[in-house]
Amino acid sequence: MKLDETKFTMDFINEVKATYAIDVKDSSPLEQLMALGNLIKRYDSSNWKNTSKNYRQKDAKQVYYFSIEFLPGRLMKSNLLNLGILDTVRDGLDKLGLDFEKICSSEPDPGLGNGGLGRLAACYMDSMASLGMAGNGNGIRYRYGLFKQVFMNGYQVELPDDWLRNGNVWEIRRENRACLVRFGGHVWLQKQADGHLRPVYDHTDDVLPVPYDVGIVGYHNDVTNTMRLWSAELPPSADQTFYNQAQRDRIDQITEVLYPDDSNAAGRSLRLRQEYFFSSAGVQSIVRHYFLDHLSVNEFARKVAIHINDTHPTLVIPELMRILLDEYDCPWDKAWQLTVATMSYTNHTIMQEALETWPIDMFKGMLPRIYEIVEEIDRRYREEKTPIFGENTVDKTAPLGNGQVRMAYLAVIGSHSVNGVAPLHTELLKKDVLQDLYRIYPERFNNKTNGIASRRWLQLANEPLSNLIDSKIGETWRYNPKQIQTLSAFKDDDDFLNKLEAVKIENKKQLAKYVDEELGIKIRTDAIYDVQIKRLHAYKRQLLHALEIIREYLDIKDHPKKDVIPRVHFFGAKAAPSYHYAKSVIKMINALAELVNNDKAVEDKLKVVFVPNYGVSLGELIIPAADISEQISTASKEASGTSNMKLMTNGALSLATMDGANIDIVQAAGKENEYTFGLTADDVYGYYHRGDYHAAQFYDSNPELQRILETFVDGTIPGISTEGREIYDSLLRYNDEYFVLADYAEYVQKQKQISQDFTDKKVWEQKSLANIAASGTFSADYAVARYGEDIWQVPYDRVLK
Ligand code: HBZ
Repeated sequence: MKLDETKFTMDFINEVKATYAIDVKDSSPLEQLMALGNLIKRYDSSNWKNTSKNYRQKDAKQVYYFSIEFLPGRLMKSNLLNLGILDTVRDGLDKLGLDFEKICSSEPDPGLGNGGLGRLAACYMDSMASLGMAGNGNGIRYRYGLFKQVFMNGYQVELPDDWLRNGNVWEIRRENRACLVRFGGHVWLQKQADGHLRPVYDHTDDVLPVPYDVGIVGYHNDVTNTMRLWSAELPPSADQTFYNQAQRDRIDQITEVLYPDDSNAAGRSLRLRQEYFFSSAGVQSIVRHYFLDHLSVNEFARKVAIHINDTHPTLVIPELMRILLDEYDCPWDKAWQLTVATMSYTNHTIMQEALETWPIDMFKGMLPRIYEIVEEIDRRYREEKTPIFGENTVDKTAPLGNGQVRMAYLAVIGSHSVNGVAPLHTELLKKDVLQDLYRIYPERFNNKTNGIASRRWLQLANEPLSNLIDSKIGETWRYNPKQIQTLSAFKDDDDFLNKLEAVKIENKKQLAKYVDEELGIKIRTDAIYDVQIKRLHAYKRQLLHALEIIREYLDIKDHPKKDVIPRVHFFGAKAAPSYHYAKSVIKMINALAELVNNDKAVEDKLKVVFVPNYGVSLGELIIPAADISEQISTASKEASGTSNMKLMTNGALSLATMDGANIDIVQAAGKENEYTFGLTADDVYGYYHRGDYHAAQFYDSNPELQRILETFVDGTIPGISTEGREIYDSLLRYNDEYFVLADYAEYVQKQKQISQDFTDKKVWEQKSLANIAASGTFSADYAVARYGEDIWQVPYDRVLK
């Protein structure tokens, strides 16, 4: 949009006055933020309105991306960038003597997700809007997001994330679009006057889902899509229903808080309520919207695509069936054909413990009609497939089995497409986790490698680098990120390489300032910034990184005179509150940091910074300053990873196992520009099949490793007698489930290589450039375009080059 700076400042002054009845000079950053947000929302309102109108006029096919998590990050800068008014607004506020950065950082960062899966959903929202694709988000408006992490005496403590305290300036409450979601009670089918069987409900617990819409602004294209988040409320008691406190609480609870686990299926009835709640509300609103412009269900699958982001929204399948059968009198076969043609499913993990199943008793009691439908899906599946694939295979893969509703199987059976999130991951789905279903439905399986929103992770997070890129290759890469590739023409341009280094140092200064002010740790800006930012999980192996830090520490102690290339090791990681082992690792790393950072003998050769409360906003600060991107999961365990892509596009070199999308990153940037090591997925599976992994062998043959492991239990790292023992035992007594010791030696070797290579500035910057230049293919724009073409069959406007 076009915006004149003078007009903007006038509008802003008036907005502050109208909202708070004060002058700008008397307003707080939070008030400035709210006023600015209101103003921007108003500027964007015509685009938002016209976008929905245009889709309707064109009768465009709509995609609905169902996700129990969205991690959008702060929206102010992103909206300004995408509207094309970032500089105007920044300059205007500057002239008013206001601190733009401070205003932006007063915005709460909505923590409506745990990690990769939720952030991916947000990146895809951004890309759908930017491609001009008719894409809608559908999720939950949690009253409390993911806990705020603080450290007390090195232990993780979880505090509530009261992100809505001051309201959310970007949302619009649309109470008139509410519908009704039913839980529990009794249901039976009764013949109606018109001869149709329809369900009759008795004694149900009804909940009113109220939608809150957030505009998702596309990049320079006048498109604003909608992310719809549902909040659970009491239904209006027009029928004089009286709700007692327990019923009120039960309703309030549904959208009260996000489950803080990103790798374990919660298995709790409240989680199932959340899942059905937003699935049902979303599907009801889709059907209602569809029937505004259509007279029969026949066109449904041609006009609607529903995407199931991991299994949490799988109940959209029986829910759509319910609506078609019970409310539109559709025969089963037709309803099923429409449902399968509408639905598609993404799997995000092969970890057994993350695969959702629900005890049938719980499921049936909470969702009696939905259960009947799942039973019928199960019955028909068995009937159709048993003659072809045999009872054994069908038993293993049916939606109902072992007293459980198996969500992943239901999702595969009820969708026309199933995708993994990186080539290796998709292969493992076919070969391992979903192998039988792959035999039954081979044509449904496909890969869609993850991508990231390069607007947020490069253009916004790293403005100095973006400007430098502009100065060399112009601005078209901002629309077509693959064009960053042309930057590699400057790999021998010394002046450019120096500038690249200068940008990195500038970003390091920003981060160092934060670390000093917030955490009281002084760090050098000429050190190697070695970064591992992701959820804390044993398979991601923060522990392996910690072993290297201990090695470096002991080496400095042993050789005080030795020349050392200074390093700062960064961690950002939340542990699920119930994940005991992960919390022990946090405590251990904090204790190690305490030891290293305060040891005079170490000086500033080595520092360890565990940044508390890692999330999208801290990612935006840390990633542009990174030299090394730690992607060191046990091969086969990390479905894709996305921080690997964010770090790459900001010029960090990967230190990586051949896992997830690391494989694709290495291929794109060139093996010589990354540091790869460790067991491959085949090696890991080999150990599983043979059952001959013996951690002790690696321990016995490596005295250095022995000494390092002793520090967990001999008091070298103070204050961790329990945690140290627990970690030590996990490696040696319980045989190192994630092959840390097997990968240790080669990992250390690569770390040493990194220290050496870092001293040759030119070569280092060339490697960094190779990563930046190759990163364009990991833009979510391309990923979403492939979903649009291959899975959803929805068109988009932007021509991608
Ligand atoms: O999804 C992550 C994968 O671990 C990561 O490799 C991948 O890049 C990313 C995006 O595809 N998976 C998750 O983040 N999973 C969850 O957050 C999760 C949340 C709740 C659950 C289970 C998994 O019940």
